Amino acid sequence: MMRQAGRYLPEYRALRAEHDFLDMVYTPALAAEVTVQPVRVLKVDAAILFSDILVVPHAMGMELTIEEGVGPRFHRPLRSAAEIAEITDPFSAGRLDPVLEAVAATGKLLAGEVPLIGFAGAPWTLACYMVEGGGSKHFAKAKRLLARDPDSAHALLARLADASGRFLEQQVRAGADVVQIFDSWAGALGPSDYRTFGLPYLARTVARAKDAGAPVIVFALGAGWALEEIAEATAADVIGIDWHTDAGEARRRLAKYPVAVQGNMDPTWLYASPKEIQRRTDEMLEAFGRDGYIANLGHGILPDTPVPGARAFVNTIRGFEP
Ligand code: 1CP
Repeated sequence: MMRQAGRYLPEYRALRAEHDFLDMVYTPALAAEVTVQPVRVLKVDAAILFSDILVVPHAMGMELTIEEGVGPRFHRPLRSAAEIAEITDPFSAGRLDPVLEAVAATGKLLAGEVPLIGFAGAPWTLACYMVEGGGSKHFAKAKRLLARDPDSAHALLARLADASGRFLEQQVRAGADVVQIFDSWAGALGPSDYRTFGLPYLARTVARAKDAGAPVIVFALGAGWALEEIAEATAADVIGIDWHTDAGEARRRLAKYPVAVQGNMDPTWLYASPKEIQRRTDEMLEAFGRDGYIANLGHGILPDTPVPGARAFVNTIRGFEP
């Protein structure tokens, strides 16, 4: 499940009560422990590294805090061409090394029991946070950059594509079996803008990640209209389907591409009774069919999801017989 490590699990909250979020991310033993928690508690088929998409801009020299209830904050967001030019090479000072060590430490803990998924943010989504300084409703500042200074936007996106792609490559070399790219704010752009500022840089990230030889999953929230274009531009191995998109329709539209699909239950339905969760999950499984399919949510699991709800989802998938 997307965002399965952390937040809703009491085991995570107990650790989080004692540590700052970023300290946990940058302490390999702690990150590895949180990564394997959902594997132990829910018996899911894969672990996803406990980290965050924002470690890349953090390593580029942007001061970052992540506080409970506040969310991520860049204290000096990028607002001018000069500020964009100032961001540094994220690999030069070894600031991402602890995350790669966490990948290796998790690999040891898992000992081949289930595969480990590494991840990074797509360039457009990272740029949104770097320019806005945090989450946003309308992304007015990030979109203003596209409107007023497209050259600087392209320069930033190109640097992010190389950074994320290279970071994914390094995660695979450190032991990740699969990598996923999150384009969480793809839906903030209309089709023509996504084709200009989103897709080409997503494709560049995937191409770089693929150099390491592991399968690549692309998840672009709110870009259900672009499934064929994402398949064509990125040649991703798996495309994540968000919960806004109809499962059968996604299958039909992607049938001619050599790509598996992942998704797509609306995570809020994990608040329902176990019986209703089972009904909805069965419906999802029927709609996608078995081949080339990874059962998952259609976006991240919410922080106050009841553990029995998550368990009902996983157990229904385990018991499914088409
Ligand atoms: O899947 C997992 O459990 C692994 C860990 C993981 C992942 C894959 C975390 C831990 N973050 C992410 C990815 C991530 N981070 C995304 C892409 C996925 C998605 O769209 O859901 C995004 C957009 C972020 C940015 C971010 N970091 C947010 C969202 C803010 C917003 O604008 O809505 C938040 C709240 C964080 C902090 C964070 N990251 C992860 C956790 C467990 C937390 C909560 C921090 C805490 O415990 O206080």
